[in-house]
Amino acid sequence: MAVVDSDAVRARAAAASAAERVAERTDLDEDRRDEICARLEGVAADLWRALRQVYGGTHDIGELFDRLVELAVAAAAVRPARLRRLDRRREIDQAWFLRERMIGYVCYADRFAGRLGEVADHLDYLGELGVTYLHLMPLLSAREGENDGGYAVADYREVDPRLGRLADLTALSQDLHARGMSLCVDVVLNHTAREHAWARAAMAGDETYRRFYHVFADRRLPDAYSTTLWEVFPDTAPGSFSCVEEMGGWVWTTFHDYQWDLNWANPDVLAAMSETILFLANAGVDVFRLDAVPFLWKRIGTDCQNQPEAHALLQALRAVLRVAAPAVVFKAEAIVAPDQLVPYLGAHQTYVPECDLAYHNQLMVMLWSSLASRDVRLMTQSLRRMTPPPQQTSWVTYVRCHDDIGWAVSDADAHAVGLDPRAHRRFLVDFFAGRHPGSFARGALFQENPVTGDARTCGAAAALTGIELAMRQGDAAGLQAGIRRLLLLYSVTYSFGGIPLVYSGDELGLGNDTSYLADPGLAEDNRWMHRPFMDWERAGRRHLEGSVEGRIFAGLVQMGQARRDLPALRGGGVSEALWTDDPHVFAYHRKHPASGDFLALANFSDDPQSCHTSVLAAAGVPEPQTALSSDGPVSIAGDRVLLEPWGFVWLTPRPG
Ligand code: OTU
Repeated sequence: MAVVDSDAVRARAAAASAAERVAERTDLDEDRRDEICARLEGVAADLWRALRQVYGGTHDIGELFDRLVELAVAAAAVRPARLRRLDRRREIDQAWFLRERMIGYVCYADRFAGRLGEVADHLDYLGELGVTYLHLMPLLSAREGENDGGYAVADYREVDPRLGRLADLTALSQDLHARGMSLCVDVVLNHTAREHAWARAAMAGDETYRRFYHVFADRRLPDAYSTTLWEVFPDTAPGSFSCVEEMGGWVWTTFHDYQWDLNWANPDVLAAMSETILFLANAGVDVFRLDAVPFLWKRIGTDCQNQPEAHALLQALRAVLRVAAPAVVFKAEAIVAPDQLVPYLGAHQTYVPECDLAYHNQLMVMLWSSLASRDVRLMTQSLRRMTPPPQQTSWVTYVRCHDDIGWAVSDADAHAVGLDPRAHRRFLVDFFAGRHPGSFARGALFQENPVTGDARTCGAAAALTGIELAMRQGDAAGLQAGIRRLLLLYSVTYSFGGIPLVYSGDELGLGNDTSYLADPGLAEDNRWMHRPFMDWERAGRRHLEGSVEGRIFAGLVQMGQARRDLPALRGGGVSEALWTDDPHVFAYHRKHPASGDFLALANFSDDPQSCHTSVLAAAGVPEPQTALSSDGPVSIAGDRVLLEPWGFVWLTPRPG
């Protein structure tokens, strides 16, 4: 007896009739029509299922399916030839973004280069660092004045005039592609600026656009929702709703009052955002960093994050994009608990294509936690509990980014290793603000919540690792320690599996930047202290032997070179944290089906440490050879593997 999956049957029928319409298009030659139809067939079931999940009870799915496919086919029809060649390559080599050659760099176009058009002048610099993936922070047209670092977009189809024009983006993507580099750009799905044309139309009374947002005539529903909502910026932007006179009521604003949450229950929003993404893909973007995706769907009685519909919406967007621009992938920005994170990579009951990459927030938090406590047990515990990403997907791993560090330490993990979670979080906040006795860090508090006592942390990596303090004090030993700490953290992100991201300035040890305090549009938000202007003078010292810049830069270059020769580090394998008998030594094993074993050991303490050699056999490298290390070939004495303070080794099996 056959089991009939009605979704699959309907999807097939819808794809077949869409294919008939494609076949009639005279603006496409036979090969193009054929490839579009093949892709359509590939994604139809995923698209249908996702749409039914979100809009099944409220809208005509067949109609919506046709509408979205129509948008995708229209975009495919005008996709430039050079990008179609990339589509072809990446459809052949679907694992392109998982390769060991992938190394990312994250910067603000203006702070890095001046204007967007000038970024290309620095591609040799990035090439030297081994970069193959450039994430330019928000660059679309943002509102004037305060705009949350560009995350309040007024026009998704134009580059911010302060940075340049759309043509600059296209030209840059061409330059990058010519060097085998790809371009990552932010798309903010959760909200628009209140200055966006949709919001303006809504304020002018246009009903169609009013339905793009969540508008409430009185406080009844906002109050009801608020009982279970979590405030993102309790200090500077309390509450999640803003009273907007022009709208005659309250508008949902999760972040700032000038960032209006879109109402994704309205399929017009999905269609409009699909068009946006298709448009930017055709301008040459390779990777979309999808901002704040956990917040897309609201459900009363919940924290309105990570709802099943948010996932289904991402699945729908991906399916649409794949029809027109299969070269392009999605990166989820979901700073959520580990259990909630892996589903953004499509890990549901079965694998469902969703995002291709996601930020490994847990690893980032644990690196800093281990550095402060000189103890890796919490990190080992929490990483061991995580489900690995699906084979088709991977992490982006990072030490610092433009945001604050939120101390996502789960209570269960803390208890499992004998820590009081609250006390440990408070310790981390104090330690990195330099308030803890003996702390080498010089960061700051972010958004201290007077109600819960929670706070997050700001500060450049060089300030949090002690480099800044040591430089200021002319402390050579402290400086050496700080540099080793920074390289230790980066050694993990470069080898944990996934695309490592270098956050601009870290490669030179640039410290906190206080210049934002003089700009009234920025002064309120101390995340700007770790969004530095590139210091090209200091960059010029990167070849100067013994200089801070030279030591860090060279360290990262070496990691990049070693990484490129280690197929075990490409996406597709599994990373597993291993217990060692030394609470200061972090061990992780990469097992790759195609390329064998890899073991890294990293000492998070200020003293030499050793761990039992049994970890070598457990990781499939009983006879190790050193692929890279901070201090020469791996040193083994009897049954102990020895590590210098903040030392690391990368090991592979000896060929034989
Ligand atoms: C993101 O961060 C951006 O990275 C921030 O720079 C923006 O301010 C914000 O969105 C609004 O656009 O809460 O503390 O789970 O944690 O989206 C930063 C995701 C944030 C959220 C994340 C958000």
